[in-house]
Amino acid sequence: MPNSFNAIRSRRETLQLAGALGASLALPAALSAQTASKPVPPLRPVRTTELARGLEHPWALSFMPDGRMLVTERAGTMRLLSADAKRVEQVKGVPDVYSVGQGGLLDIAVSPDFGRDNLVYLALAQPTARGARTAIVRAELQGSTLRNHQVIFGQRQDPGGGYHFGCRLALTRDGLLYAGLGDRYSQKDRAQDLTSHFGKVIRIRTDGSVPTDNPFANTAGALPEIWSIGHRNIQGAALHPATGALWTHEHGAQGGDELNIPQAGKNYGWPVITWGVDYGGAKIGEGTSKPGLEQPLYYWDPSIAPSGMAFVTSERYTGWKGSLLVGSLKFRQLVRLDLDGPRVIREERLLSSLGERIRDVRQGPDGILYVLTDAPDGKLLRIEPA
Ligand SMILES: [Ca+2]
Repeated sequence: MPNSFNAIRSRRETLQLAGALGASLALPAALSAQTASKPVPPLRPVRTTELARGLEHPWALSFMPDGRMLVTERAGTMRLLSADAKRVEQVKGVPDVYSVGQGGLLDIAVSPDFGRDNLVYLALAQPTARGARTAIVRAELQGSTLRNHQVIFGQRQDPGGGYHFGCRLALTRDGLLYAGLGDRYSQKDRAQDLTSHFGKVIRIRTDGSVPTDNPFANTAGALPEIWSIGHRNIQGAALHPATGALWTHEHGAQGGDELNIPQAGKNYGWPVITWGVDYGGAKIGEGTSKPGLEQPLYYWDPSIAPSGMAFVTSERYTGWKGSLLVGSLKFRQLVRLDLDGPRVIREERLLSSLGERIRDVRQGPDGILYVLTDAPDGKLLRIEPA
Protein backbone atom coordinates (compact mmCIF):
# COMPACT_ATOMS: atom_id res chain seq x y z
CA MET A 1 0.00 0.00 0.00
CA PRO A 2 1.26 3.51 -0.66
CA ASN A 3 2.76 5.22 2.34
CA SER A 4 2.43 8.95 2.07
CA PHE A 5 4.32 9.67 5.28
CA ASN A 6 7.42 8.00 3.87
CA ALA A 7 7.10 10.15 0.77
CA ILE A 8 6.91 13.32 2.83
CA ARG A 9 9.79 12.24 5.07
CA SER A 10 12.02 11.30 2.15
CA ARG A 11 11.44 14.69 0.56
CA ARG A 12 12.37 16.44 3.79
CA GLU A 13 15.56 14.39 4.01
CA THR A 14 16.42 15.29 0.42
CA LEU A 15 15.93 18.97 1.19
CA GLN A 16 18.07 18.72 4.35
CA LEU A 17 20.78 16.93 2.39
CA ALA A 18 20.70 19.55 -0.33
CA GLY A 19 20.94 22.27 2.33
CA ALA A 20 23.88 20.55 4.00
CA LEU A 21 25.70 20.33 0.68
CA GLY A 22 24.99 23.98 -0.03
CA ALA A 23 23.16 22.94 -3.18
CA SER A 24 20.24 24.89 -4.50
CA LEU A 25 17.37 22.52 -4.99
CA ALA A 26 14.55 23.97 -7.02
CA LEU A 27 11.22 22.81 -5.70
CA PRO A 28 8.97 21.40 -8.38
CA ALA A 29 5.89 23.54 -8.77
CA ALA A 30 3.63 20.72 -7.68
CA LEU A 31 5.74 19.95 -4.56
CA SER A 32 5.66 16.36 -3.43
CA ALA A 33 2.70 14.10 -2.90
CA GLN A 34 0.96 14.69 0.36
CA THR A 35 -1.95 13.34 2.27
CA ALA A 36 -3.21 15.08 5.35
CA SER A 37 -3.25 13.57 8.78
CA LYS A 38 -6.68 12.31 9.75
CA PRO A 39 -9.51 14.46 8.36
CA VAL A 40 -11.21 16.49 11.05
CA PRO A 41 -14.96 16.62 11.73
CA PRO A 42 -16.80 19.93 11.20
CA LEU A 43 -15.11 22.80 13.02
CA ARG A 44 -18.24 24.93 12.80
CA PRO A 45 -21.83 23.84 12.30
CA VAL A 46 -23.55 24.41 8.97
CA ARG A 47 -27.20 24.44 8.09
CA THR A 48 -28.52 22.82 4.93
CA THR A 49 -31.74 23.81 3.22
CA GLU A 50 -33.31 21.67 0.52
CA LEU A 51 -34.16 23.97 -2.40
CA ALA A 52 -35.23 21.38 -4.97
CA ARG A 53 -35.62 17.64 -5.30
CA GLY A 54 -36.67 15.23 -8.02
CA LEU A 55 -33.56 15.95 -10.07
CA GLU A 56 -32.57 12.76 -11.88
CA HIS A 57 -28.91 12.08 -11.19
CA PRO A 58 -28.01 15.77 -11.46
CA TRP A 59 -24.38 16.19 -12.53
CA ALA A 60 -23.53 19.85 -12.65
CA LEU A 61 -24.81 23.24 -11.53
CA SER A 62 -23.96 26.58 -13.10
CA PHE A 63 -25.22 30.03 -12.14
CA MET A 64 -26.45 32.72 -14.48
CA PRO A 65 -25.48 36.30 -13.54
CA ASP A 66 -28.99 36.97 -12.17
CA GLY A 67 -28.83 33.97 -9.85
CA ARG A 68 -30.91 31.58 -11.94
CA MET A 69 -29.41 28.10 -12.11
CA LEU A 70 -28.89 25.52 -14.81
CA VAL A 71 -28.65 21.89 -13.71
CA THR A 72 -27.64 19.04 -16.00
CA GLU A 73 -29.01 15.55 -15.46
CA ARG A 74 -26.87 12.63 -16.57
CA ALA A 75 -29.49 10.92 -18.74
CA GLY A 76 -29.57 13.95 -21.04
CA THR A 77 -32.01 16.42 -19.59
CA MET A 78 -31.48 19.85 -18.15
CA ARG A 79 -33.39 22.15 -15.80
CA LEU A 80 -33.56 25.89 -15.46
CA LEU A 81 -34.29 26.99 -11.90
CA SER A 82 -35.33 30.44 -10.76
CA ALA A 83 -32.95 32.10 -8.28
CA ASP A 84 -35.13 30.97 -5.36
CA ALA A 85 -35.45 27.49 -6.98
CA LYS A 86 -39.23 27.71 -6.64
CA ARG A 87 -39.76 27.55 -10.40
CA VAL A 88 -38.18 24.68 -12.34
CA GLU A 89 -38.40 24.46 -16.11
CA GLN A 90 -37.26 21.72 -18.46
CA VAL A 91 -34.71 23.09 -20.92
CA LYS A 92 -35.51 22.26 -24.55
CA GLY A 93 -32.97 21.65 -27.30
CA VAL A 94 -30.51 19.62 -25.22
CA PRO A 95 -28.13 17.73 -27.56
CA ASP A 96 -28.30 13.92 -27.80
CA VAL A 97 -26.09 12.11 -25.33
CA TYR A 98 -24.66 8.62 -24.91
CA SER A 99 -26.37 7.74 -21.66
CA VAL A 100 -24.49 4.55 -20.80
CA GLY A 101 -22.75 3.92 -17.49
CA GLN A 102 -20.95 7.10 -16.49
CA GLY A 103 -21.75 8.67 -19.86
CA GLY A 104 -24.43 11.24 -20.55
CA LEU A 105 -24.87 14.95 -20.03
CA LEU A 106 -22.03 16.04 -17.77
CA ASP A 107 -20.68 19.50 -16.94
CA ILE A 108 -22.09 22.91 -17.77
CA ALA A 109 -20.47 26.34 -17.73
CA VAL A 110 -22.33 29.59 -18.27
CA SER A 111 -20.40 32.20 -20.25
CA PRO A 112 -18.85 34.95 -18.12
CA ASP A 113 -20.47 37.30 -20.69
CA PHE A 114 -23.85 35.57 -20.57
CA GLY A 115 -25.68 38.89 -20.32
CA ARG A 116 -24.31 39.78 -23.74
CA ASP A 117 -23.84 36.45 -25.56
CA ASN A 118 -26.38 34.04 -23.90
CA LEU A 119 -23.85 31.22 -24.35
CA VAL A 120 -23.56 28.05 -22.34
CA TYR A 121 -20.99 25.26 -22.71
CA LEU A 122 -21.93 21.63 -22.19
CA ALA A 123 -19.63 18.66 -21.72
CA LEU A 124 -21.22 15.40 -22.72
CA ALA A 125 -20.67 11.83 -23.86
CA GLN A 126 -21.72 12.03 -27.49
CA PRO A 127 -22.92 8.97 -29.41
CA THR A 128 -21.03 8.13 -32.61
CA ALA A 129 -21.30 5.33 -35.19
CA ARG A 130 -18.59 3.34 -33.37
CA GLY A 131 -19.26 4.18 -29.74
CA ALA A 132 -18.95 7.50 -27.96
CA ARG A 133 -16.62 10.38 -27.37
CA THR A 134 -16.44 13.23 -24.92
CA ALA A 135 -17.54 16.40 -26.70
CA ILE A 136 -18.11 20.05 -25.82
CA VAL A 137 -21.13 21.81 -27.27
CA ARG A 138 -21.66 25.55 -27.20
CA ALA A 139 -25.24 26.83 -27.56
CA GLU A 140 -27.29 29.92 -26.95
CA LEU A 141 -29.90 29.76 -24.23
CA GLN A 142 -32.90 31.72 -25.44
CA GLY A 143 -35.64 31.62 -22.81
CA SER A 144 -35.51 28.00 -21.76
CA THR A 145 -34.41 26.64 -25.17
CA LEU A 146 -30.91 25.89 -26.42
CA ARG A 147 -30.34 27.01 -30.01
CA ASN A 148 -27.50 27.37 -32.53
CA HIS A 149 -25.52 24.40 -31.24
CA GLN A 150 -21.89 24.13 -32.22
CA VAL A 151 -19.64 21.19 -31.35
CA ILE A 152 -16.49 23.09 -30.42
CA PHE A 153 -14.53 19.99 -29.41
CA GLY A 154 -14.80 16.22 -29.92
CA GLN A 155 -12.33 13.57 -28.88
CA ARG A 156 -10.41 12.14 -31.82
CA GLN A 157 -11.15 8.52 -30.87
CA ASP A 158 -14.58 7.12 -30.01
CA PRO A 159 -14.56 3.60 -28.53
CA GLY A 160 -17.61 1.93 -26.94
CA GLY A 161 -17.99 1.43 -23.21
CA GLY A 162 -19.46 3.59 -20.50
CA TYR A 163 -16.54 4.56 -18.28
CA HIS A 164 -14.31 7.58 -17.63
CA PHE A 165 -15.56 10.32 -19.92
CA GLY A 166 -14.45 12.99 -17.44
CA CYS A 167 -15.48 15.80 -17.91
CA ARG A 168 -15.27 19.11 -16.12
CA LEU A 169 -14.98 22.53 -17.73
CA ALA A 170 -13.32 25.76 -16.61
CA LEU A 171 -13.83 29.00 -18.53
CA THR A 172 -11.39 31.87 -18.20
CA ARG A 173 -12.39 35.54 -18.45
CA ASP A 174 -10.23 35.94 -21.56
CA GLY A 175 -12.00 33.40 -23.72
CA LEU A 176 -10.17 30.15 -22.99
CA LEU A 177 -11.79 26.87 -22.04
CA TYR A 178 -10.08 24.04 -20.16
CA ALA A 179 -11.63 20.58 -20.11
CA GLY A 180 -10.55 17.56 -18.07
CA LEU A 181 -10.99 14.35 -20.05
CA GLY A 182 -11.05 10.75 -18.81
CA ASP A 183 -9.05 7.77 -20.07
CA ARG A 184 -12.20 5.77 -20.95
CA TYR A 185 -10.86 2.99 -18.68
CA SER A 186 -10.11 0.57 -21.53
CA GLN A 187 -7.75 3.13 -23.07
CA LYS A 188 -5.68 4.00 -20.01
CA ASP A 189 -2.27 3.58 -21.65
CA ARG A 190 -3.25 6.29 -24.11
CA ALA A 191 -3.23 8.85 -21.29
CA GLN A 192 0.49 8.97 -22.17
CA ASP A 193 -0.12 9.18 -25.96
CA LEU A 194 -0.01 12.64 -27.55
CA THR A 195 -2.06 11.39 -30.53
CA SER A 196 -5.05 10.71 -28.27
CA HIS A 197 -7.31 12.93 -26.18
CA PHE A 198 -7.79 10.22 -23.53
CA GLY A 199 -6.59 11.14 -20.06
CA LYS A 200 -5.75 14.75 -20.94
CA VAL A 201 -6.52 18.29 -19.99
CA ILE A 202 -7.22 20.26 -23.13
CA ARG A 203 -7.16 24.03 -23.64
CA ILE A 204 -9.11 25.63 -26.48
CA ARG A 205 -10.66 28.97 -27.23
CA THR A 206 -14.37 29.26 -26.64
CA ASP A 207 -15.00 29.14 -30.41
CA GLY A 208 -13.18 25.78 -30.58
CA SER A 209 -9.99 27.08 -32.16
CA VAL A 210 -6.63 26.13 -30.68
CA PRO A 211 -4.40 28.75 -29.00
CA THR A 212 -1.03 28.95 -30.75
CA ASP A 213 0.77 28.95 -27.41
CA ASN A 214 -0.54 25.52 -26.39
CA PRO A 215 2.40 23.34 -25.31
CA PHE A 216 2.16 20.77 -28.13
CA ALA A 217 0.87 23.10 -30.87
CA ASN A 218 4.15 22.72 -32.76
CA THR A 219 4.88 19.07 -31.93
CA ALA A 220 4.56 16.88 -35.02
CA GLY A 221 1.77 14.31 -34.63
CA ALA A 222 0.55 15.64 -31.28
CA LEU A 223 -3.04 16.77 -30.87
CA PRO A 224 -2.73 20.53 -30.49
CA GLU A 225 -5.55 20.92 -27.95
CA ILE A 226 -3.55 19.04 -25.30
CA TRP A 227 -2.51 21.06 -22.23
CA SER A 228 -1.34 18.28 -19.88
CA ILE A 229 -1.18 14.49 -20.01
CA GLY A 230 -1.29 11.41 -17.77
CA HIS A 231 -4.69 11.92 -16.12
CA ARG A 232 -7.16 9.15 -15.25
CA ASN A 233 -10.67 10.55 -14.88
CA ILE A 234 -11.02 14.23 -14.07
CA GLN A 235 -14.21 15.01 -12.14
CA GLY A 236 -13.48 18.48 -10.79
CA ALA A 237 -11.98 21.66 -12.26
CA ALA A 238 -11.85 25.25 -11.05
CA LEU A 239 -9.71 28.32 -11.58
CA HIS A 240 -7.92 29.60 -8.50
CA PRO A 241 -9.49 32.97 -7.66
CA ALA A 242 -6.15 34.72 -6.99
CA THR A 243 -3.69 33.05 -9.38
CA GLY A 244 -6.09 32.12 -12.19
CA ALA A 245 -4.41 28.70 -12.37
CA LEU A 246 -6.45 25.63 -13.23
CA TRP A 247 -6.87 23.15 -10.40
CA THR A 248 -8.32 19.69 -11.05
CA HIS A 249 -9.04 16.49 -9.21
CA GLU A 250 -9.34 13.02 -10.64
CA HIS A 251 -10.42 9.57 -9.60
CA GLY A 252 -7.66 7.04 -8.99
CA ALA A 253 -8.32 3.32 -8.94
CA GLN A 254 -8.27 1.92 -5.37
CA GLY A 255 -6.66 4.78 -3.45
CA GLY A 256 -4.89 7.49 -5.34
CA ASP A 257 -7.59 10.09 -6.04
CA GLU A 258 -5.55 13.20 -6.79
CA LEU A 259 -5.57 16.98 -6.64
CA ASN A 260 -3.37 18.65 -9.27
CA ILE A 261 -2.54 22.06 -10.70
CA PRO A 262 -2.07 20.97 -14.33
CA GLN A 263 0.64 23.00 -16.02
CA ALA A 264 1.41 23.36 -19.71
CA GLY A 265 3.01 20.27 -21.21
CA LYS A 266 3.47 18.40 -17.94
CA ASN A 267 2.84 14.72 -17.36
CA TYR A 268 0.74 13.76 -14.33
CA GLY A 269 1.80 10.14 -14.49
CA TRP A 270 -1.21 7.90 -15.07
CA PRO A 271 -0.93 4.93 -15.57
CA VAL A 272 2.85 4.83 -15.12
CA ILE A 273 2.78 6.14 -11.55
CA THR A 274 -0.07 6.30 -9.07
CA TRP A 275 -0.59 6.28 -5.30
CA GLY A 276 -3.40 3.78 -5.76
CA VAL A 277 -3.59 0.10 -6.66
CA ASP A 278 -5.93 -1.74 -8.99
CA TYR A 279 -9.33 -2.85 -7.71
CA GLY A 280 -8.41 -6.04 -5.85
CA GLY A 281 -4.97 -4.82 -4.85
CA ALA A 282 -2.70 -5.48 -7.85
CA LYS A 283 0.08 -2.99 -8.55
CA ILE A 284 -0.46 -0.50 -11.39
CA GLY A 285 2.43 0.74 -13.50
CA GLU A 286 5.89 1.31 -12.05
CA GLY A 287 5.23 2.69 -8.59
CA THR A 288 4.51 6.04 -7.01
CA SER A 289 7.17 8.29 -8.52
CA LYS A 290 9.40 8.58 -11.54
CA PRO A 291 11.66 11.38 -12.78
CA GLY A 292 9.87 13.62 -15.26
CA LEU A 293 6.42 12.75 -13.96
CA GLU A 294 4.57 15.15 -11.67
CA GLN A 295 3.47 14.28 -8.18
CA PRO A 296 -0.07 15.22 -7.19
CA LEU A 297 -0.49 18.17 -4.89
CA TYR A 298 -2.49 15.93 -2.60
CA TYR A 299 -4.05 12.50 -2.75
CA TRP A 300 -6.73 10.53 -0.98
CA ASP A 301 -6.17 6.99 0.23
CA PRO A 302 -8.68 5.55 0.76
CA SER A 303 -10.37 7.07 -2.28
CA ILE A 304 -13.22 9.49 -1.62
CA ALA A 305 -14.44 9.50 -5.25
CA PRO A 306 -14.25 13.29 -5.57
CA SER A 307 -16.81 15.16 -7.69
CA GLY A 308 -17.27 18.88 -8.28
CA MET A 309 -15.02 21.58 -6.95
CA ALA A 310 -15.25 25.20 -5.86
CA PHE A 311 -12.97 27.74 -4.23
CA VAL A 312 -14.61 29.76 -1.48
CA THR A 313 -14.25 33.50 -2.15
CA SER A 314 -17.23 34.46 -0.01
CA GLU A 315 -16.84 36.27 3.32
CA ARG A 316 -19.98 34.63 4.68
CA TYR A 317 -18.33 31.54 6.15
CA THR A 318 -15.96 32.27 9.04
CA GLY A 319 -12.55 30.82 8.31
CA TRP A 320 -13.49 29.37 4.94
CA LYS A 321 -12.37 32.09 2.53
CA GLY A 322 -9.61 30.76 0.27
CA SER A 323 -10.38 27.13 0.96
CA LEU A 324 -11.32 24.50 -1.59
CA LEU A 325 -14.50 22.44 -1.48
CA VAL A 326 -14.75 19.01 -3.09
CA GLY A 327 -17.75 16.69 -3.10
CA SER A 328 -17.32 13.04 -2.19
CA LEU A 329 -19.50 10.41 -3.80
CA LYS A 330 -18.12 7.43 -1.92
CA PHE A 331 -17.90 8.90 1.58
CA ARG A 332 -21.10 10.95 1.15
CA GLN A 333 -19.50 14.11 2.47
CA LEU A 334 -18.42 17.56 1.49
CA VAL A 335 -14.66 17.92 1.88
CA ARG A 336 -13.15 21.30 2.75
CA LEU A 337 -9.42 21.74 2.25
CA ASP A 338 -7.61 24.54 4.08
CA LEU A 339 -4.84 25.74 1.79
CA ASP A 340 -1.54 27.50 2.27
CA GLY A 341 -0.69 28.47 -1.29
CA PRO A 342 -0.57 25.15 -3.13
CA ARG A 343 -0.36 23.03 0.03
CA VAL A 344 -3.24 21.41 1.84
CA ILE A 345 -2.88 22.03 5.55
CA ARG A 346 -6.11 20.54 6.85
CA GLU A 347 -9.01 18.48 5.59
CA GLU A 348 -12.43 18.95 7.15
CA ARG A 349 -15.34 16.62 6.40
CA LEU A 350 -18.80 18.19 6.28
CA LEU A 351 -22.41 17.07 5.70
CA SER A 352 -21.73 13.51 6.90
CA SER A 353 -25.10 13.29 8.62
CA LEU A 354 -26.96 13.74 5.33
CA GLY A 355 -25.69 10.44 3.92
CA GLU A 356 -25.84 11.85 0.39
CA ARG A 357 -23.44 11.33 -2.51
CA ILE A 358 -22.21 14.84 -3.35
CA ARG A 359 -21.91 15.30 -7.13
CA ASP A 360 -21.24 19.00 -7.42
CA VAL A 361 -20.47 22.03 -5.29
CA ARG A 362 -20.56 25.68 -6.41
CA GLN A 363 -20.55 29.15 -4.92
CA GLY A 364 -23.43 31.27 -6.13
CA PRO A 365 -23.31 34.96 -7.06
CA ASP A 366 -24.89 35.58 -3.62
CA GLY A 367 -21.75 34.18 -1.94
CA ILE A 368 -23.69 31.15 -0.71
CA LEU A 369 -22.61 27.56 -1.35
CA TYR A 370 -24.78 25.03 -3.11
CA VAL A 371 -24.44 21.28 -3.64
CA LEU A 372 -26.12 18.68 -5.82
CA THR A 373 -26.68 15.17 -4.53
CA ASP A 374 -26.37 12.18 -6.84
CA ALA A 375 -29.51 10.04 -6.75
CA PRO A 376 -32.52 9.15 -8.92
CA ASP A 377 -34.28 11.75 -6.75
CA GLY A 378 -31.35 14.15 -6.46
CA LYS A 379 -31.46 17.37 -4.51
CA LEU A 380 -30.17 20.91 -4.68
CA LEU A 381 -29.07 22.03 -1.22
CA ARG A 382 -28.04 25.41 0.14
CA ILE A 383 -25.26 25.36 2.74
CA GLU A 384 -25.14 28.22 5.23
CA PRO A 385 -23.36 28.95 8.50
CA ALA A 386 -25.60 27.76 11.33
CA1 LIG B 1 -0.98 11.46 -11.11
